[in-house]
Amino acid sequence: MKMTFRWYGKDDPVTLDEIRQIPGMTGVVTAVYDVPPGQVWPKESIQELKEEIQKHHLTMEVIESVPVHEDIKLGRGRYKEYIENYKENIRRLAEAGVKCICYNFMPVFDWTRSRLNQTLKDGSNALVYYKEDVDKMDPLKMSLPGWDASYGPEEMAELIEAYQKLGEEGLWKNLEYFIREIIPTAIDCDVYMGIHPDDPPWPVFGIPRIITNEKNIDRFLKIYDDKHHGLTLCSGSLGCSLDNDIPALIRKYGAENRICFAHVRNIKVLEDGSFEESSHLSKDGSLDMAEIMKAYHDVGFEGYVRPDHGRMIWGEQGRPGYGLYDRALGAAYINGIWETLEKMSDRDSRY
Ligand code: DNO
Repeated sequence: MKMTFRWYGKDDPVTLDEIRQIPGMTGVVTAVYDVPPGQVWPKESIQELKEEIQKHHLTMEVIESVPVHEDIKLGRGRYKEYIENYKENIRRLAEAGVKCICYNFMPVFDWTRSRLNQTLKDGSNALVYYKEDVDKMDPLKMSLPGWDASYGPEEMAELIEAYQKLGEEGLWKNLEYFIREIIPTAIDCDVYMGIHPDDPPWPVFGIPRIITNEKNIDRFLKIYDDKHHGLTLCSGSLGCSLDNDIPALIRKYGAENRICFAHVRNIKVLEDGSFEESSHLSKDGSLDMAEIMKAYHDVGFEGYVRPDHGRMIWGEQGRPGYGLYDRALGAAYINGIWETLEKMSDRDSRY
């Protein structure tokens, strides 16, 4: 595996110097942030980003995300033009040495939480999803950091209605069209496209979400039978639904060579199905992180990994879920498990 860390560019309070000092860090996962969804990223911006990262002896081989314009997901308006722009972005990123692109197909809202700074028992602050809060939330009157903030309330209301009308099957149809269009470009450029599962893996605000479980992931992967059409397997997103057996999914899709990027984090699922983002440590949450890393190890995973959301600890203030300290602890923990697995398998192979 290749350990990486998400970096939000020059405005990120976490610096490349700091990231560089995390043991085992090989590269950052980033994006050009000042171009609206649907548009082509200027070559100069890509180049500048890459040079800045390389100056710090880190690589820029993973982009998260190249956002998919809502017109593409809705199959309306300027979707054909936006798909052409998407292909051009794949080409431009490949030219700059990018090997893997993470994206998602969640209608309007990316990850959804009800509180961004819930104090946990140990005094740290975390992102949480409490079902009873979400039931009372009005997406027209709020915005979360992962969401596209460029829509006003009227546009948002129109979008939500359009997705409600489109329904699950309509969304599948548009996803299939998009995949059939872009994957040939990804193959030509030798870039791995890894879709991020829906977070959480169930419909929110009455609009469909489809990358949620094994059955749907099987359907998704069948759209195009090629290893460049794959997954960003996010343990914390799929893991919110305890029906998703994360190590089993890793073994299955890893053996088929369909995981290009691993997001590794833990969550604590509560009795009513709500969840809190815990530290990465297995016993703090509901997922068995050693088993998750063992599954990656057993399938000989050589792709990119990043610790995912962290809590805010030690008084850190920063971008929700993306501070330095807890994610760095997550990386160290993942590296520790991996080193043990390497040594044990090495020892076993000698006897
Ligand atoms: C949350 C992230 C997601 C992810 C996108 C990928 O923190 O994992 O926002 O970047 O869904 O397109």
